[in-house]
Amino acid sequence: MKNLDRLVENRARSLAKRTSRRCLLASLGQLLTGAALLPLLPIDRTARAQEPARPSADEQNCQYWKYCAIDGFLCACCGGTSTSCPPGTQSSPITWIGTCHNPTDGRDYIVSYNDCCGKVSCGDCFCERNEGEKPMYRLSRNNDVNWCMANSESNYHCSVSVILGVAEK
Ligand code: ABN
Repeated sequence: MKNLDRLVENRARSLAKRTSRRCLLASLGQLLTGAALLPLLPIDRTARAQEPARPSADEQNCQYWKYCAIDGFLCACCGGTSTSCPPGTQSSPITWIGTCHNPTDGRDYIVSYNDCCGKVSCGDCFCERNEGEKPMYRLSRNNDVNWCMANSESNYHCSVSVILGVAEK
């Protein structure tokens, strides 16, 4: 142990002889600046951006509670998720709105069913629940409508369901 103490002491003394305090502080400053700038270096992060969406099994199940008033292909089966359109499609600004009961917390939620537009129909996971739907003669209460009609690309691809808030009693 004594030998180790002596070795460390000798090394420290010889370092102190060779370097001034100013030099030591400058090196320390350089080291800290380098460490701080490291995250700013141009690292290729595109791999993350191109990762495909990973929807949960619930989102791909037509019986999922928030799909209670949907009529269309589930975007979670078409390259998107239950809340995001698949790449290459755009969300419709006009939508069909439903009120669904969440059995987990016992509350009712307002859900917006936006169509994703710009590609031919997805064709997977067709889901038709229609809770609260009225016949077509009341267009505003019917969900069998292509909401892509207001988009520049009016092809219907799939539907997402976005929770807007808790429904007040
Ligand atoms: N809102 C879904 C949909 C799209 C096209 C035709 C019928 C229903």
